[in-house]
Amino acid sequence: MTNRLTSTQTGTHHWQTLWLNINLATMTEGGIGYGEITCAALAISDGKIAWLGKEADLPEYNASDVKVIDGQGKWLTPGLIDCHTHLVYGGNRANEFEMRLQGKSYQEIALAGGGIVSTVKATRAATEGELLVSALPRLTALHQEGVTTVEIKSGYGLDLENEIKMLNVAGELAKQLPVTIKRTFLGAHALPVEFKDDADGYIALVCHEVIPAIAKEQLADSVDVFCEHIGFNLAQTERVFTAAQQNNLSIKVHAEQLSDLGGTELAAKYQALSSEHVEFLSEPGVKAMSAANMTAVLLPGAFYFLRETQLPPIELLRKHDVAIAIATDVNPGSSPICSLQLMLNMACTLFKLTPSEALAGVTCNAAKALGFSTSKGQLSVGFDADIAIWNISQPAELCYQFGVNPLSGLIQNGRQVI
Ligand code: DI6
Ligand code: FE
Repeated sequence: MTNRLTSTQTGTHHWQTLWLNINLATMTEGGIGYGEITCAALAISDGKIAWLGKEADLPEYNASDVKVIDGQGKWLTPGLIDCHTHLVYGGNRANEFEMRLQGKSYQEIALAGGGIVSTVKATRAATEGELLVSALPRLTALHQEGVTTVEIKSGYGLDLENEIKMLNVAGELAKQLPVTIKRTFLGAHALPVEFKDDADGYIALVCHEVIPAIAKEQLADSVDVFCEHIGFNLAQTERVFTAAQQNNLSIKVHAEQLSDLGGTELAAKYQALSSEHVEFLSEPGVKAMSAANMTAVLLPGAFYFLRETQLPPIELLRKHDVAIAIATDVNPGSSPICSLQLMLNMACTLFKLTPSEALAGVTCNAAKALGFSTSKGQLSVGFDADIAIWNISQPAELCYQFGVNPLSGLIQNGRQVI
């Protein structure tokens, strides 16, 4: 059937797939709206979005060249992006969950040798194969909910060998599932036992040995620091940022999660991509983020699981035009929750984001937090064809209902993978 022939003037459209009878939430407006196009069509070529718009405006194409799919009125969004996870780790911390319910706080458990350090023990004891086997179901859960890109942080190895082991596992995961993995080195996550009382010595190891080795082997794209009174102070954080810069790695920071230390402002001076958590961020920090074009990554799962009460400064972020991303923070201590769909709901219910802001948080703004703002997170011509197909009648349903997975299909780099 050749209802429209390719015109010789416009040249042949080498489209591989053409979706008709669909609705699009393009997410090209940064969360102000969904960038909706109803009664739409979308064409894919060489793993990229080649055309999109109203079906009525479809240019001429050779119907014998292309696989045409009737979208049956479904909604297409960019493939979801989980831009902050720690999903590779050994063991779990269900015992600490029980302790917290008996009255101990997350900080008390951390200071008593539990917390991150106990996961370090389990992670060091695990082989790459064991870590892979335990991480796969977590990544699978995200993928089944429409996630096509995931950031994975290291930070439970805390020495050269074990940090590299974690980053290797993160790299291997990308071969096991059709998900783009972006790796972040979080060596400055906690103090390993062998450096007890010598945080500066550990930071020296991170800066002079581990970061150069990871950069050389291209095992990570970014470096992150847990800048907190139970993590690393400002001076130590700055040393890590300097080493990252010297090794051409981009910078991210866990800051202002439990107190206002000023890590975000420091990160802004180093042109960081993002500051993450930021519950305790004050207006000067928000302004610094805005001036440095940083993204605020909000983690409602950790806020919920630790029963925090300090809300992130959403109004200030809006006022100063800081892009807001939303992520799961999947980790065994503060957010053992592998559902970005639940985060969409929590971003609205706990943080009072609008549904379009929340959806922007897991698409265009999450892409920005990973340095992918010109290739992922939007349905736009030339962008990667990472696309989620949903059985919904309006985009707000993605935030509104939880527990019935509305995913109908998933495309990664132009290939249908679900
Ligand atoms: N902040 C967090 O929420 C996670 N890491 C961090 O720096 C918690 C990690 C853990 O408790 O294992
Ligand atoms: Fe985290």
